[in-house]
Amino acid sequence: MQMTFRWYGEGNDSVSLADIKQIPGVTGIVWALHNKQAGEIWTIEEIQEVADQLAPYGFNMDVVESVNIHDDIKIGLPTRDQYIENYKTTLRNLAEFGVKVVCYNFMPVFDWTRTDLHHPLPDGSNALYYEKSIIQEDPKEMTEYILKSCEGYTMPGWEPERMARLSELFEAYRPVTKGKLWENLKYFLDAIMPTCHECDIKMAIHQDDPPWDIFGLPRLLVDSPAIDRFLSMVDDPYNCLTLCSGSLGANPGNCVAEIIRKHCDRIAFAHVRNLKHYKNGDFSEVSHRDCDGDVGILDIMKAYHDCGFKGYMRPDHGRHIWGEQCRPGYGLYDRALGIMYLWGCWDMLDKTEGKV
Ligand SMILES: [Mn+2]
Repeated sequence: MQMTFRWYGEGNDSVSLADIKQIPGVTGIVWALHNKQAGEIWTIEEIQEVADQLAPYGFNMDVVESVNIHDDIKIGLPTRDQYIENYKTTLRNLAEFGVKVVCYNFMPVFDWTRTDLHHPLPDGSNALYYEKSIIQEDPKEMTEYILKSCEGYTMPGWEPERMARLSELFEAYRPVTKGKLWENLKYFLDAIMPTCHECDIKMAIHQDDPPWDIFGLPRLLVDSPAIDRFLSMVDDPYNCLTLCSGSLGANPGNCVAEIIRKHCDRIAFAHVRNLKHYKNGDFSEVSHRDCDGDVGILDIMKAYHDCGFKGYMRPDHGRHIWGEQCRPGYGLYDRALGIMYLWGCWDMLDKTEGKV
């Protein structure tokens, strides 16, 4: 397992590379060109800038999160072919820098969704929260709330330019049924798989967050049968998963450890985070410690370890603790604590098996 840390780039993150360097065992930075719109080509010069920033710290740039998919590809418009060509060019440019995994998602209109970015926890910290009843109402209200609660940062998937076109986007997705969305995903993957082989880059889809339809929009990657369908639909070792314990874990019916044991060879990137369910369907993000939440962090780490997981891992979101001012979910302190917990599990399993 290779531990990584997501970083939003110079001038776009409260956390510095020097800070990250002091977290034990982090070898790679999960990065992206956050100023690029979906569909644009990432140029060699732009990627080189990031490579130059990481080099002094000895971090690898093997994992990109994310190269976003243009809406025309998800909707299945004739213009999708040009955007797919652009995507292939970006993959070839990334391969020049040794990138191994590209994380992406295939969610219509909204990326991840929460209703409260600073929900108070009993210990005095706060964290991202999802209140189910709010999501049944007007998407505009939720969007306005998220945009004004981002601490001045642009959150991936919530670019204000895109959100300004919300009604237009809902209209464009209207004909896209769940079946059509599956077809469009397959069309995209079939088109880029040869380039992935040529570049030795695995495409790693992130599950939908939360894992159910919202505001009448279809969502695909929601549970174990959907993951089975996805992997067999394009049965290629370069068609992989970013397995997100928090996204899947929002549905108490999903057993993340079971999915790991079934598909470990197709998991290129692991997001590990914990959350707590409430009976009414609400959920709150919590610390990585197993007993603080319900996703089964110990079972998850044991499953990865038993399967000899060699891929990349990162703590997903963290709580906001010790008064840290940061991107919601992406502070330094709680994610660093999370890493130490994950290493604690991993090292003890190594020890138990006589590996160290
Ligand atoms: Mn995730």
